[in-house]
Amino acid sequence: MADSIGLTFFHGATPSRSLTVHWMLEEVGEPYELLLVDFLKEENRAPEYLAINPLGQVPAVLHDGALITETAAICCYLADAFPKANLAVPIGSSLRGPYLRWIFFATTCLEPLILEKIYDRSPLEFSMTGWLNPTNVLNVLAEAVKDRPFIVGDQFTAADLMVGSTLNWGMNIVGAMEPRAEFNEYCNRLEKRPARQRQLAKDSKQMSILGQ
Ligand SMILES: N[C@@H](CCC(=O)N[C@@H](CS)C(=O)NCC(=O)O)C(=O)O
Repeated sequence: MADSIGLTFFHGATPSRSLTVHWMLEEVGEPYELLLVDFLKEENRAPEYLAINPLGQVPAVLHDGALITETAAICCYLADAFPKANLAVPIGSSLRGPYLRWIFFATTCLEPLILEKIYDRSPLEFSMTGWLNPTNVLNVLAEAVKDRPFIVGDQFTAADLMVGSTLNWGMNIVGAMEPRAEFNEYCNRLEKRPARQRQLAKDSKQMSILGQ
């Protein structure tokens, strides 16, 4: 691993959630070493990789000896660790709470309702699930991104990246969400970011498997 760089990214060789972290790293703009983990060769089940993530999953990031897994945690971590990139709302700001809210909303409310749809599972009892009524979740999110460039304040943050990436996956990649004007406009704006374009170009193999 590249000690001189200090930042190592374990990325799926086939389409995976690590596409989101790859976009985040491009936004951060610091050098990083990218190591591909090939599920087809079961590299994620090899002891070397299980020492990185015992669940055998990507993404994972190693930064100056700190090991981070979980897409949302990695994005939060990188935004805080590299403040020059201006991707976090700092602690002390009144917008820090809303910023964290939307990052976690992406993985605890939006992602599960998309997965339920993909796997055609009946929703669990409302009181047991974090995403409650899918219609309400989508309405709340649509209101948050409607007619404004960013989900929090007046700057692009890791919250936009998490929400935008999950929406894009749900609507355009797996087609598990009805297209909706508020989401289309929001995602189209985010897609134009140079860092996103760099990530898509670098991930062209994974994106072509996804049909993009
Ligand atoms: N909760 C984790 C989920 C990570 C995850 O499920 N990764 C999948 C790819 S999208 C994976 O590595 N699957 C390989 C396997 O489980 O064998 C996150 O948000 O990062």
